[in-house]
Amino acid sequence: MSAPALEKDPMTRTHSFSQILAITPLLALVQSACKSECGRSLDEICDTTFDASSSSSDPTSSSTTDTSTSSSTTAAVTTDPSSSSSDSTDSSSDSSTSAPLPSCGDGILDPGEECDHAHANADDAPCTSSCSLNFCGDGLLLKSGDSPEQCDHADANADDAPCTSSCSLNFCGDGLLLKSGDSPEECDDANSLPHDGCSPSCLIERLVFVSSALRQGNSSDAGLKSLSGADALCQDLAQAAGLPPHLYMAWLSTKNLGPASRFPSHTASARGPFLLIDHTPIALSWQDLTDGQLLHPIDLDEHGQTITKSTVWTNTSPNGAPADKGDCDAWNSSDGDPKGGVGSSSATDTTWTELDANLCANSARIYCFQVTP
Ligand SMILES: [Ca+2]
Ligand SMILES: [Ca+2]
Ligand SMILES: [Ca+2]
Ligand SMILES: [Ca+2]
Repeated sequence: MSAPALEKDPMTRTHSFSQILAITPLLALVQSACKSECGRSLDEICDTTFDASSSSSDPTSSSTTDTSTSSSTTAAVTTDPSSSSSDSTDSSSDSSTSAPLPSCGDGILDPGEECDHAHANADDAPCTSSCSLNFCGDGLLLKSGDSPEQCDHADANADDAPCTSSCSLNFCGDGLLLKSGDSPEECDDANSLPHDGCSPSCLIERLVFVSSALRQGNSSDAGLKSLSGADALCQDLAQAAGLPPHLYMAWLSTKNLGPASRFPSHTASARGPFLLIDHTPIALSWQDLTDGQLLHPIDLDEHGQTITKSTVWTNTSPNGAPADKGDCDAWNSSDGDPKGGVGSSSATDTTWTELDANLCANSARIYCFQVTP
């Protein structure tokens, strides 16, 4: 009778030797001998042996333990860099605490800064919020400091603009002619005096007089000869009387051409006053002049002599256009039949310029106007 072969399956190792002995009498003797020799049954010896064998030879459990140990070791190492990284953070925060980065607003003049007034930095202060010096022309209105600005329009600053090149508001009387904005100046003579050609509100004062000389409205030697002849007479009289050296023209119309279109446009749209030689205003503006009512008759000649109830060649309506009263063949008639329109040097209503018509062979005066600033 032969012993059954032991299965190699590790699971069978859990079977007791008693079970084996039950079918193997020979091994019972070994069991007995072993018990007597070493005090342990063969089962106990085998269990111990198998346990040791199992613990040393089971690759699965061993490997699992090793791996988990190794893995936990790795995890520990992996954790190190993060702790090292947090160390590095600590060290960087340490360095920022000890040496702050330069910045605009820290009150310290750093490279690239023109100034740094800490909390006083502001775009309306001497040191701007970007640590540059507030200067005239940067478009930032400086409100404080030794030289505050009245304005700052950046590139639009100019001596003929509302904000001058020195960041002061252009005002009437500063001698700087304001050409733009809501109220441009016609003149600026750096004073606030009237009757010097530039009014206290910086409007041009234009002189007006009635001619001391009488002329026929025709081509005779004592005639006007033409519109340009009348203009030349005004110029000669003004110059001879020593009036300011401007251009003077006659308030006189042909059939198609009157002062409103003959005069320079700045005069034909004047915002300033028209004054007699003694500075008495006859109108405060072109609009006032042409509304059919004067403030005062044009009754002073170029010398300041009063000329009352005298007829004046005009052929001009109150609005400055031709009046259709006759123009003596363009004030160059060669005979006495045509007529020419006249006004009265004593009138303030529309008859100052549009009263009647006279024969061209008659003599009359002309109104003369300063037409240049
Ligand atoms: Ca700074
Ligand atoms: Ca400024
Ligand atoms: Ca001015
Ligand atoms: Ca003045």
